[in-house]
Formats: sequence, structure tokens, C-alpha cells
Amino acid sequence: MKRRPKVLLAAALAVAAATATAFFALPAGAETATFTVTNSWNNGYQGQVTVGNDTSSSISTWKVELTLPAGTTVGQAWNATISSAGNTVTFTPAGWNATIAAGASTSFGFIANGSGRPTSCLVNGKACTGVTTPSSPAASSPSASASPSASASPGTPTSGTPVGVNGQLRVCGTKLCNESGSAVQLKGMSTHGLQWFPSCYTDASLDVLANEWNADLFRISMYVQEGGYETNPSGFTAQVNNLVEKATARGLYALVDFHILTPGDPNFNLERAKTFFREVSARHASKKNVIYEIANEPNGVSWAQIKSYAEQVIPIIRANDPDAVVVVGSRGWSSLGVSEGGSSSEIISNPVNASNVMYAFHFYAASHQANYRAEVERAAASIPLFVTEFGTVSYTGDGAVDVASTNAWFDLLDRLKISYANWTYSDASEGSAAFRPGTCNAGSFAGTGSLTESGALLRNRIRA
Ligand code: IDC
Repeated sequence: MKRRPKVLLAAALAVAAATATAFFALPAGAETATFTVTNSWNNGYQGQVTVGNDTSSSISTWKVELTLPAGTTVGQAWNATISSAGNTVTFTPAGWNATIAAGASTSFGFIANGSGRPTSCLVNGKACTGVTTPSSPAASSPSASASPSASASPGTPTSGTPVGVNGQLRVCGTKLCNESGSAVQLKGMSTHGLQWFPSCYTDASLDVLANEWNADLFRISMYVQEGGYETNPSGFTAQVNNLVEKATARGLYALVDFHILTPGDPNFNLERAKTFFREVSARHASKKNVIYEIANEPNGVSWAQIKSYAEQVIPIIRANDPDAVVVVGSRGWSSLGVSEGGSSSEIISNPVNASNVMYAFHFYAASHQANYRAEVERAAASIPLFVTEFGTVSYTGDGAVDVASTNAWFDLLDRLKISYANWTYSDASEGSAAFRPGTCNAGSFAGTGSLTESGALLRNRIRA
């Protein structure tokens, strides 16, 4: 995700070379479907289908049925719901994308296990005409194989910023992918509480984060209690919107964090969350760089209650911004349940009923060690994870940096391509802060002179 346009262009060309398209067209004045292989590897590929409405009136739902040769199955889909019967896989709307206006289209994607391409296609029950499918798998290149690296899609502006290179993100299987379908790992920093450290988030500090630290991601932590949103909803909404604009101007992904902590039941703030996310998602609907984190750290509350909250807040965001990635906090201070004696199994067996969703995992390196790493590795095989907050110190946010544990975490997150944001890009007088006290008022963000031990570790890691 660093600014290396030449390398990224080469990767983009490799992906383009590995792409094959089959076109299923219906006569004019009907629904159409276009099938594209957006990535492929030894024994599988990623497919994308665009359903178009060529009629002069809106259609209220759609159904695509693909028949695959024996030996090839569909593992996962996004932006669609799947069901299988024999060799035929049926894709129906994810919920928010059922209606297609006249002349408009919608897309969904899937991961195929096996290399066989579809042999037939139906759109809304009618045979697609003019079906052509490549008889052999798309040529696979080493750089477009099982774990693709970040790349630009040919049509994406490559001004060199993270958003310019990667565009609109989406969840693909258990990973976060860029607009062209390659897995990406975002690295960046979290604010501290906006109510306490407003002077840390200025044009100057964000220039340093974007251009010197080469970060991809800026997490905007808006506390709800402790003097936060509940005390001044319109003021905090404006502050968040302003910071999203600053991130956007620098090509950074903005992670909007509804920072619930005490009380730990997100439903306590359900109506506030609905209002906040309705306003913020409406304001930024046309942007490609906004990711929504709807509940920082649920605690003392069941997974069922968190899931219920998520399933009420997500549709509000999706009504404005259908393709935004949403991150849902997990039980036990976003520990996947581990800190309250549970595990990720409760999520895996009962996931949030929405597509394009990831689950938050938080750790503090001096407190959360090998057993937490093992759980992350286990969970990451089944569900998409995003480390929306972590510290190099203890869970109090203070104390000494645990360099060994932090590096063990970095190695794991890099290997699994899990995105992360570090707590905090602030000058709080606590071990987790990246800057020494006084830095923000002095405006001395550049270079290494104002960094704490944690800040130096993070700057090196993110710049690398
Ligand atoms: C801590 C801050 C601290 C502040 C406290 C208030 O570092 O200055 O007084 O919140 O609630 C989390 C939370 C995050 C905590 C952080 C460190 O998401 O709000 O910040 N932490 O304790 N989860 C685990 C650790």
C-alpha cells in the first residue's frame, strides 16, 4: 500500500493479463449479465457478475443462475446471497441491491474453488443469449496467484495515494480487497478521543501522517460518552466530517469509529448510532475511502445483542452508501470474545446478516499474547478481521512498550494481510501515544524528534 507507482503498475498489468471475460447478453430491452474473472490462481478464481437493466423501467429484483462444471464450486459471495442445487449456483440480491433503476447495474462477486468457468447462465429465469465462456482457465501469473498484493485497476487514477491506487474497497472472502479484487492490508493510526485532543488533528499533522509516515489509514475515534458525542451531537458530527474531508484530500482511507466503551452494550447508544451514521454516510456517500466502524468495544454484552445492534445500524449506512465496508466490534472489548471467556466460534456460527462486513479485533501487546494470536489465526480462516485498534503497551493504554510481543503481532497481521490502526496518533501522557506531551500544541509532528518509543516503532513499521 506504499506509494510505488511503477511496481503497482506492473502488478496491475499482471492482473489484467490474467483476466478473462465472458459476456452473456440478452436482446436489447432486457436484463443483462456480464461475467468477468477478476483474478485467478492454481485451483480457483474470483468471479464478478454485473447485472444490468436495459429496460426503460426499474426492476425490483434479480436472480442469476450459473451452472458450473463438475469439480468447481462457489465458496463465498459478496453483494449477493447464494444457494446451490446440483451444479447450479443461484445468486440473489444481498438485500440493499435488489432494485435496479432503468439503465443502471449492480455487481456481485464470488470465489470459485476449482478452475471450471460457468457453462450456462440465466438472468431472471430467462436464458442468456450469446453465451461465450473461455474453455480453459485464465492464464495465471505468479504475481496474480493465491495471495495477490495490492495493485491498481487499469482505470483507477494512480496519483500514488492509497485511495488513488486502490479505490473502493470491498470484502472478498476473508480478506479486504481493492477495487480490482486484490487483497490489501491498510496500515495507519487512530486518533485519541476527539474531545480531548483536537489540536492533534490538523492539516499539518495529517500531512505528516500521509506524506512522511506513508500511512494508508486514519481512524477517527469519536467517543460517545466521557464528554463525547452525547454531549454535542451536531458538533462532534461536524468534527468527524471535517476529519474525513482532511483524510480524503490526502488519499487516506478514513475509518469512522463510533467509540462506545462504557457502557459496553452498544444498544444503549442505538438511537444515537442511527442518527450519527445516517448523517455521516449521507455526507460521504460518493466517496470511495470511508469505512464505518459501528461499535468500538462491546463488553459485558452477548454476541446476539451486538449482532442485533449491527443489523439495525448497517441498513442505515447502506441506504446511503451501498458499497461501504462496515466493521462490527466483537464481544469482550473486541477480543473475538476471548477476554470474556468466549471465542470467535460464536461469530463464525452466527455471523452478521449483511454482506461486505468485517469483524474488529483489538489487542494491547503487553497484555494480549500467544493465546490471542492463536485465536486470531483460527478466526481469520473463516471470517474477515480488521484490527481497528491496538496498542504496543498494556490494555490500560499506558506502561512500557512490549517490543517482542508487538513484533510477533506485526508478523501475524502481515502474514494474514490484516489491516491495522494503532492507538494513538496523539501526545497524551501515556505509553501508547506516538508523540511526547506538548507536540500537538507546538505543531512539531514532522521527523522523529517528538516521537515516543511507541511512535518511533510505528512510524518505522508503517513507512517500511
Ligand atoms: C483510553 C485512553 C485513556 C483514556 C481512556 C478513557 O488511552 O487516555 O483515559 O481510554 O476511556 C481501549 C479503548 C480506548 C482506551 C484504550 C487504552 O478502546 O478507549 O483508551 N483501550 O485503555 N481498549 C483497550 C484499551
